[in-house]
Amino acid sequence: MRQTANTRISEFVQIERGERHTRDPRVEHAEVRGNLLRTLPRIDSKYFYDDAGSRLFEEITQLPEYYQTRTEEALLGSIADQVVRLTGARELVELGSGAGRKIRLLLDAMRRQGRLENCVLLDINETFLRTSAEDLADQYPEMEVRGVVGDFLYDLGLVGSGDSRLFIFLAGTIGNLYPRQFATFLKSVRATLGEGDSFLIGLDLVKDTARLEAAYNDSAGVTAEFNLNALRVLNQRFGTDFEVDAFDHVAFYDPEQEWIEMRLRAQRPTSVSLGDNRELRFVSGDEIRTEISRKFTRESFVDALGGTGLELSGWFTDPEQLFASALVRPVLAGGS
Ligand code: AVJ
Repeated sequence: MRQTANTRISEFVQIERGERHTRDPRVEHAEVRGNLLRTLPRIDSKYFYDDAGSRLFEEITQLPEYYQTRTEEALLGSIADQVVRLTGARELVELGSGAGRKIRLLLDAMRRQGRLENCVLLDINETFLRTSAEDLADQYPEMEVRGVVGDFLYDLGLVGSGDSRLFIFLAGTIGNLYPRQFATFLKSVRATLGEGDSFLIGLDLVKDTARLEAAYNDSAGVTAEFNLNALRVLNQRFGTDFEVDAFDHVAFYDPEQEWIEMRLRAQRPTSVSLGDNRELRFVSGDEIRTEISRKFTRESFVDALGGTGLELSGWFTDPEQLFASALVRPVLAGGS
């Protein structure tokens, strides 16, 4: 059985590699160092996701306090047919992630409407990408699967052109981008979209602060482990020597910015050598910002779309208005 599956898969699953994500490690190291030397030291949230971190995130999605994943999944289940009908999609392009049940809800709807032809997955983790692409090719034999190893901030060009494609970016991951990165990202999506393509984006919504903060301060301590994992990843990848047990997990909602911030707070004096003869010293209470997770309203999202060449064409939420799926499309010349 396995043999048959592999043989077939090798015909249909094509994996390509981006270039930017494999940037010169020295350049990346310099970027990491520069971010740690800011007034408020910062670690990019992409460094959570080595294999251990990806597993911890999977665990987070199961936590009672973390409503996002199950809410988005239920929402997609109820809107998938409508979204596929509205967009006329024959090809699904998933940016980031890509193994979960959520993509299948959309593929199932495409299959039901007899229009499932192609699927492209873009992910930074090649191992993860391969497994996802092979599983999908196995379960949807009528569709061609292409995997692109790359960073959605740099490598969208590798997705190529097309028509009647539905791009999806789920889980609220777009909320991890700072406003400037957000605009740059959406402009590059716009440049990749054909006039008949659409883009479905998962957004966590502004809500009661206690509920938001609980989702990032779970009682089982999984989010704390996930947060601390960023230090382990830097130690492994860049040879830093963070004392992981010198830091505490902190997460709070900033109502002004409308985002959750995760930080690591030194609980005692500690220091880290950053290479290049640079040492960063922390006194008790010093913090490193490891993630922002923006929370949207329909209004703030429409605002954020301004100037990107994309416009809102559909807005779907669950009954409790915890999470939204926003459908956007290119603004066509001559207005719409
Ligand atoms: C995967 C980016 C959507 O921002 O909620 C979970 C990551 N961070 N718990 C989020 C995360 C802390 C998550 N995203």
